[in-house]
Amino acid sequence: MRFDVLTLFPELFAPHLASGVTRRAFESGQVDVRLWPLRDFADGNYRRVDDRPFGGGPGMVMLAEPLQRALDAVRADRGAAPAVISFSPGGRALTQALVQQLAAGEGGVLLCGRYEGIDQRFIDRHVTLEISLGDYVLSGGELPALVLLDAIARLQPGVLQAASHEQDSFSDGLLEGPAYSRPELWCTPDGAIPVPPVLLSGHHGEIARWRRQRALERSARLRPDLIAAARLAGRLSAEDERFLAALPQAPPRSP
Ligand code: 9D3
Repeated sequence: MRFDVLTLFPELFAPHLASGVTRRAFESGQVDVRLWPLRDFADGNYRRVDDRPFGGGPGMVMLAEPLQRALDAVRADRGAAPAVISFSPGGRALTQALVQQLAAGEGGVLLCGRYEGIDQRFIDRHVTLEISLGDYVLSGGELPALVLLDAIARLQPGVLQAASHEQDSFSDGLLEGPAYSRPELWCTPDGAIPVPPVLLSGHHGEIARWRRQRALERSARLRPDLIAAARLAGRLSAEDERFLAALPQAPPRSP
């Protein structure tokens, strides 16, 4: 799949595309990311990409014309009319379900806004999906675009250990239980802390049951909405329900 990124800050992308487990997906071209520096599509001596909003108000607005020239260049290069996804605080919240849907597609154009936003006429004419990362204020769409690319890249075949994303929180629909590694007994100044013995028992059935219970417990305490959704979707067994019914009333959330 291919993503063409329209951005005023192409230099923000390189380090993220060249490291971590997702590097494989980017370097192999499984997720082919091409950067289109918007300044290159501006005209005049000043290479303007933004201007003041008509009607007044704070901040600046990204101009439609440089964006149109950049999109024309992408289309000429791709030889098709791709989906155009923009990132904005008012967009649809990014979820694992949306990531999975986009990971199954052929990619598209990622438009990274800056300033107060993008001329609405360009959005109305071309943008097919607006995505938000959540209810907090960022300074532009570049980090959101990188978040989306990271989430898509790790779903590509061969990027993660076999089937490890089939167990992901949010695709399974519950939070995961805790993880432990060496040493079996961690000696601290406050005492020695063991790993839960069941994990060292070698009983795979018991380990799976214990993990399921920790996932249910943690989800019930921290994200009761996930339990409700799993129940509604028929993803809780009779044994899960018995375990949940026997849980004590939620202690306060910590940490
Ligand atoms: C003055 C009103 N602001 C809206 C909350 C204006 C404004 C703030 C921040 C307009 C654009 C931005 C830049 N943010 C993004 O481009 C952005 C974003 C975000 O700020 N939060 C969560 N997700 C996203 S996706 C793109």
